[in-house]
Amino acid sequence: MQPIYDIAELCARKGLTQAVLCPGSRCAPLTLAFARHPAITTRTFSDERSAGFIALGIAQQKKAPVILLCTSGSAAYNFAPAVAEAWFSETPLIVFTADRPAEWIAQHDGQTIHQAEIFGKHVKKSFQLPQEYEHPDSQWAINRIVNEAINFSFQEPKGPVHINAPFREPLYPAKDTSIEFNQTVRVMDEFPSQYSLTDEQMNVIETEWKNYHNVLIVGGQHEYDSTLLETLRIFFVQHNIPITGDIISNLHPLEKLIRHADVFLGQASDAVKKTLKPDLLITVGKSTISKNLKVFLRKYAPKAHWHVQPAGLVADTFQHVTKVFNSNPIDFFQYLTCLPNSETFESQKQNNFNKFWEVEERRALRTLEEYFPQQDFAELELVREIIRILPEQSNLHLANSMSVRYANFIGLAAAQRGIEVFSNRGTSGIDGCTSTLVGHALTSNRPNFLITGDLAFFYDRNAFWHNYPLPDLRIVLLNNHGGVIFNLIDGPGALPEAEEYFITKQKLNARKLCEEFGFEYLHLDNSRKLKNLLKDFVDFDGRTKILEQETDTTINKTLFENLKSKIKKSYEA
Ligand SMILES: Cc1ncc(C[n+]2csc(CCOP(=O)(O)OP(=O)(O)O)c2C)c(N)n1
Repeated sequence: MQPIYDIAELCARKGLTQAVLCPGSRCAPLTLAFARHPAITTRTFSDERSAGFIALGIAQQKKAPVILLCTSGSAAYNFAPAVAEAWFSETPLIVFTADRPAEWIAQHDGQTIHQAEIFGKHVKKSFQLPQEYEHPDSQWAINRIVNEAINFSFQEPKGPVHINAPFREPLYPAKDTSIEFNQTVRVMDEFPSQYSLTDEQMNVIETEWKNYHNVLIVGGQHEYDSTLLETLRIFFVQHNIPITGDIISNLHPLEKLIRHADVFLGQASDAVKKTLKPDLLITVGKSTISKNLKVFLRKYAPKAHWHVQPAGLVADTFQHVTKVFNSNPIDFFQYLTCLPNSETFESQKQNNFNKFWEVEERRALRTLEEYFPQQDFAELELVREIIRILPEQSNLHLANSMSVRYANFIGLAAAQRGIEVFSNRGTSGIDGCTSTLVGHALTSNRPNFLITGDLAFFYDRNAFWHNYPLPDLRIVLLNNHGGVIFNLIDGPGALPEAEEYFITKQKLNARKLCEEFGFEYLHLDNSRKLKNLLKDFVDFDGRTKILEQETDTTINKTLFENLKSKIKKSYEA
């Protein structure tokens, strides 16, 4: 097994420090190698679906590939939801699935399924390790494949890679055998491109840039990046170009960010929308939550749409991409900042365009301020209160689906610059939101807050089924006993099947779960209790805490719709 044990040494030398291991026999050689390696921190989780998302959270937190390992059989399939999320969110994972030797597949030998390429298109590449290790070529191949897989996972666009590893018995060493790691293991270092702007790209930008006067920047989902924020701040001072982005864009520290586009674009009249239509749209990042922003940009087509991303296929979300700049966004905006800003009629037009966006942003903010507090305390209002009390340096996790939408409606203020936002928007699944949070909480030195609905929460309760303490973890559970989203979107709400097949009423609350796991349970049934509960909630005394608000879907629907009518009325006044 020496070539297999040396995989752990190689991973450590490639800078991988975190491994998530799921129990089983077939994976024992790799489990032991990782568990006994001094430079690798290992944690174990029995539910592979949850383990996959925990690994995803750790990879996001550490900004480095995470090792994920399971035994053979259906265990491997249970990684699939997290692998798909990692693929679409471009998160690097090194997924090892232990397997039986090829001749034993489909021979009624237990725990055996077809594992080669099991994750299909949701991994950057699937590798197969040799099943015999004696020949030097096999040993060379094992080392080469693992080197290649790690390098590949970290190339842009980053993502998961799969290594299927067949093992022949015996799988366990004798009791007192120690594992030695080969100190001369070969490491293939790769130096990835920085994706700087090329001369050709600069020429194109310089020539075409002056043709557009109403320019708009839209940030899709993006990790928090202080250098990008500072670059965009200076860019805005130079050019007065409106920048908008959902809460998951992590652009909230920008003073001038248009952070409520979702609020006003849903209700603004066509006349107003025409004034907001860009000539040139520049986008960075991945997905956008706001359906209103998507619909607006699809309908009010810009003359040109430039998308900036280092590498990979481009998603044409707004249906108008005309140019793709394979560059890192920082280089791109630094270059744009250097281009002259002529003191002419054209630049006046750009200033006016920016003002139109600013007016709408102020209107949205004013309407939100005036709307709260409401007599009936609904979910949206609790989300607003939670966002207000988030500690300066903390992570905010938003589950699918209304939680992330509510939070986007409220938005983070520029002063909340120490807050980083995370959400599984790669596949927008409700299946791993809590587990991803747990991955972050296990590896970050700051409080982690999750806002979640009840279906997402109870779906992923195995996120807590392990032996690791989570002292600074806080969950706000918006329990409307079903999927309120289906009551709020157009379509299912009015159908006779709505309650049974879409909203899917469920009776659970989190009290018993808190008892089981030893968490502190805070129950919010009326707004008068709120102040005291919140004080307790943000008291970091070493316990995991869940604050549950039980409400009725109708109240949430009514109050959300009242707010939308109020915004609409503000355009009629
Ligand atoms: C794995 C998975 N299954 C199904 C869905 C479809 N879906 C989207 S939102 C939702 C309901 C979520 O309910 P809840 O977590 O209570 O949040 P709420 O809608 O109440 O905000 C469902 C089932 C999904 N996104 N992911």
